[in-house]
Amino acid sequence: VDARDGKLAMAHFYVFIVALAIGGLAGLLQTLVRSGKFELPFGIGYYQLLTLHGVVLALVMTTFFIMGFLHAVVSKTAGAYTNRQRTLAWIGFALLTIGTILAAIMILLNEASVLYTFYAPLQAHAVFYIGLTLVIVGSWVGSAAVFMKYGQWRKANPGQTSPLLTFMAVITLMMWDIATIGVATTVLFQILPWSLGLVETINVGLSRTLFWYFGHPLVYFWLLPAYMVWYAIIPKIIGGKIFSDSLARLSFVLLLFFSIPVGIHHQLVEPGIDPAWKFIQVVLTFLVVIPSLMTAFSLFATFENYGRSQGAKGLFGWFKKLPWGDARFTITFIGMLGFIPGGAGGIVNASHQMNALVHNTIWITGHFHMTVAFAVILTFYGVAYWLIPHLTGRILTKKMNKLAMIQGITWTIGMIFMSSSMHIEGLLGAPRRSAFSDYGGAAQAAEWIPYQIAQAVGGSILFISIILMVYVFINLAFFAPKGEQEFPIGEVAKGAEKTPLVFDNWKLWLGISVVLIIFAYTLPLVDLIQNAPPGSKGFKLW
Ligand code: HAS
Repeated sequence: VDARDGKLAMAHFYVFIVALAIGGLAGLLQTLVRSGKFELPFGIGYYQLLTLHGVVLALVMTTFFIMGFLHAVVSKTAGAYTNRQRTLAWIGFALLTIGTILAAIMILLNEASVLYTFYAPLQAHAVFYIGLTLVIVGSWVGSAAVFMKYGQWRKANPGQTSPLLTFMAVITLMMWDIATIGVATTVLFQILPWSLGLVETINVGLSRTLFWYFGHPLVYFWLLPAYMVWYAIIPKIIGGKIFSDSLARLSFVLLLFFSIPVGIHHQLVEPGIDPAWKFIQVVLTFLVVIPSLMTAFSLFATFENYGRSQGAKGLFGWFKKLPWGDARFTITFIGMLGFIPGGAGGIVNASHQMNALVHNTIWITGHFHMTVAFAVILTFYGVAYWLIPHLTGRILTKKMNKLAMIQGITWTIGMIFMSSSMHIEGLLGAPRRSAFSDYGGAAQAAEWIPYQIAQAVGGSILFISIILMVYVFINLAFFAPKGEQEFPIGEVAKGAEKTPLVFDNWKLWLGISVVLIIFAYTLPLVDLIQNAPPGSKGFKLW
């Protein structure tokens, strides 16, 4: 990566590691409070802490890591940024950082205890929303740099297929930009005027629907960078080849199509949305599962092909040939493995009848710890172990590789403890987002307590893992021996078909995406506006 772009990416990663440390501490306190054995000091509120934990980890840490990673990947595969592109990316970074600081101050002042989903009817101080708006605008400006680089590459290489990783970065950011229009709309036109006291009421159903229009693709904004690693970087690390460039691109295009028109699967029990639209969006949700199944197929094929090329025999002989001593691989592989139960849980959530059982229970919290906090974050750790030294001109030594391995394994143990007990407790009916209570000595609530203690055990192990991560990060950024750490980029397998040029046809992909969104959202939004609560004024936004 060009040294100047490397600095840009590193700036993002410094915020990432600080966010991990703060959010992780809040997570530890969270599990301790829920175990019933600990009370929060200094008058800190339960929801204040939960908001801090969710916003800092789910929104801030992920966004900074992803933007830093995408800038590095694009600079590496499509060429160094021009001065203009780099300036834009820095402006994006500055906006992200200022927005984060504003939002964090409001949370710390207990003026924004509205959870990471921050939709109405919970209301925060206007500065919190202004901060989040800056975060979104910052990500738009950052993505403009990526789009410009891609355009420049296309112009310089007419008739050629774009580099796979740059293509994937463009899809990820396009999806993100389209999705954030929803949350920006509700924040600017509904929530901010309401929070500033300019209007007295708010159309809650509409606000939540606009939020979830963004909220679901948000989870794929987290996932897609991990998929970039699984498809295009892991094959190189293991010494193998990418199974198929076209299949990888197709799965990204399908994720662009189907990740947005499915937000209503988060609202299956909410009033105001016709069941027919809930049904349609559930069907679309099952379509968004397909690219993930394609990904699983492609990964198995990559691993098996590599193993067989090394002489592996039998059905699973290839498994033994994988480079288990390499933390970059092993940690990421465990993340992939975790995505199997994580994804299966998602399919349960999306199944309308089963959703009624798990919705708003702590099962959902278990689901997203298994997907984002386990599969995705382990992959990000795996990336940090080669990308940080690559960017700082250092190397991952054997000793640090060992520590990285311990870090990944402690994360795995902690997350298994925490997430599986959340899943079981959820099936026993325990609500999510509630402080400890014995519910007046109810027998049902007594059944939940052992699982809450298991979560505190998991949370403590996770915190140890975070301390290790911070230690290795600091070592790789400032103290590891100087040297050249490889930026691994996989090559496509020899037998794979040539990638058709149609993949760079954005009019087609964006056109289909827009049609799907219009189809899935127009009537539900019209209904929500027309059937606004009595007393709603003006455009029925409030
Ligand atoms: Fe989800 C709620 C449905 C994926 C995150 N989800 C959430 C929330 C979050 C979240 C944060 O339909 C809570 C939001 C809140 O606070 O209220 N989710 C799905 C579905 C999928 C899915 C169908 N979710 C994710 C991902 C997330 C994430 C990814 C973060 C990164 N989710 C839901 C629904 C709700 C929900 C409902 C609302 C519930 C409610 O009522 O509130 C699918 O995309 C999953 C597809 C995945 C697969 C797995 C493929 C496996 C692969 C690994 C291969 C492994 C290999 C290694 C090759 C089908 C690719 C193996 C080697 C061996 C040796 C075995």
